[in-house]
Amino acid sequence: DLVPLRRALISVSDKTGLVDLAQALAARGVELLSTGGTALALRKAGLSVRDVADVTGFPEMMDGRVKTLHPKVHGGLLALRDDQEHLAAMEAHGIAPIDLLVVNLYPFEETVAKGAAYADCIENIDIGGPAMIRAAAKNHAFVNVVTDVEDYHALLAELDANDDQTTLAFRKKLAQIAYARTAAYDAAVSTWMAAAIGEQTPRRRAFAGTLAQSLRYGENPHQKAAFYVDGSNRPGVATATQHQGKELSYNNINDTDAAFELVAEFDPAEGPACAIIKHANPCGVARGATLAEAYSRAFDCDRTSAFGGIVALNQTLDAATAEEIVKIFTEVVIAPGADDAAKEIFAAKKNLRLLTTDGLPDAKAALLAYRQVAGGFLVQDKDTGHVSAADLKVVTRIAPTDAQIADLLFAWNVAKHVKSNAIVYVRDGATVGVGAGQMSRVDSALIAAKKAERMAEALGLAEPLTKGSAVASDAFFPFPDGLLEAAAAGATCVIQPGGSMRDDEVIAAADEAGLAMVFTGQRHFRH
Ligand code: 93A
Repeated sequence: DLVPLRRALISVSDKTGLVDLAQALAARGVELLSTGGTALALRKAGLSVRDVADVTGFPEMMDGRVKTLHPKVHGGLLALRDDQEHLAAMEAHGIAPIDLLVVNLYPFEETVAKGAAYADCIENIDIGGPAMIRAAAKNHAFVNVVTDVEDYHALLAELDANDDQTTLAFRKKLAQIAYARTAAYDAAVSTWMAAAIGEQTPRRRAFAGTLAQSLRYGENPHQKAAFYVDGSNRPGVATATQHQGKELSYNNINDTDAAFELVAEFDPAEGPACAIIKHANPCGVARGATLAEAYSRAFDCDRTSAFGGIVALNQTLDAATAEEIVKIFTEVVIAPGADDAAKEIFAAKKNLRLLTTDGLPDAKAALLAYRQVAGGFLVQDKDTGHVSAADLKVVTRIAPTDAQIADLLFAWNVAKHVKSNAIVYVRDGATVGVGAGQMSRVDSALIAAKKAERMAEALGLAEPLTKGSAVASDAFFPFPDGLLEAAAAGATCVIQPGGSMRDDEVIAAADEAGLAMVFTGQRHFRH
């Protein structure tokens, strides 16, 4: 199953590593065929190349839309080298075999990511490239197909190891990657088109990803797992630079993502903020006069849970904050940058992973969220719901003060990132109690209050920080009970969507308890 390389067709948009690869192939006596731009780059480097146009007898035409779509090319890729009829057809039509295809496609994904106009995106849909890739991959019994710059090295290593030939196993591997590449490419095209024509529920949907990292295991050690990137280059755990520490685990990646998406709710221009995440839920979120103070205040919400947590910052990590963070064991810190002094402090903590990114993710970006169910998957818009002071409807006799409104909105922003049922107590721009993931709203209110009591004891405070706090509920209170628990814990103002059939009862209970309450008209379930 070893096949020698006699002729290669190289047609690449991304010319990275092109000359090196072509030189290595030429040195092995491989004849090179190329399309316009690729041939030009190779000739510039002093290599001798034959133009595809010379092979086909047709010039590249229609702005390059038709360059390689020709039987002389596709016959050379598809012919079975051990089939007499195929060989006779090659002979009859003057078709020479192509043993290696190196193609990377027009940069469609990058063009879309740049926000290019419709016509520009259309022009960047590669047709001839995928056609050749699919043909070569189908004929992997005889043909090698390289679609990633990353695989140039592997190809040369394979040739070195096999006396300038390749094994069938190697060609199969290349073919699998090739089909994933063309599938991903068309997935990107169809996803872009759905958005461009405003189609929310297209009859067919395609997704694709590129392996970023094989993981040691999944959520549990008996589950295999891997991390794939979608090519969007969104700032976050997928594109972050890791400065130190061992590889991230599946759970680390999931929690780091949750932490960074949460902290991105807090505009760095409005001051430092910190979120600490444990098992995908925040156990402390705070603003501060400094980043170090934001971290300390977040930490003080629930010091017990913060141990071994994931810390996300909305500003560049500085030395003072790093000093605070290293006082306990933290799994991961993610921030839009870290200064040298901070990095030096972290360097002493070998197990602490530091990730830095190019900025914060855009919390308002219109993205899709997926969830697998048996036999299919659910797709919805990512929850980018956002309310500001002007959207709030005061429903109680007492209206919240400006300071209370600030805390209510803070609590609301955090509640959006807490698994339902979510109850979040906030005081002076810091969470002081988070109740997450309970099946009953009353239990979430109680658990959050209980944790606040425990923290007050640990901090040696006279009373829990929930006294005089603002409380957020991610969905409406169906009965007054949850609200009354929050009042018992000391909350003085409430933010919730409203919309329960018993709103009147809940509002009456709030008035009776002397609470100020606002409705957002928007819910933040998160499951
Ligand atoms: O416009 S195309 O879809 N029509 C073609 O026939 C064709 N053949 C190769 N695009 C085509 N290609 C693409 O051109 C390749 O996939 C590659 O991305 C690019 C290389 O062009 P050049 O060598 O001129 O830089």
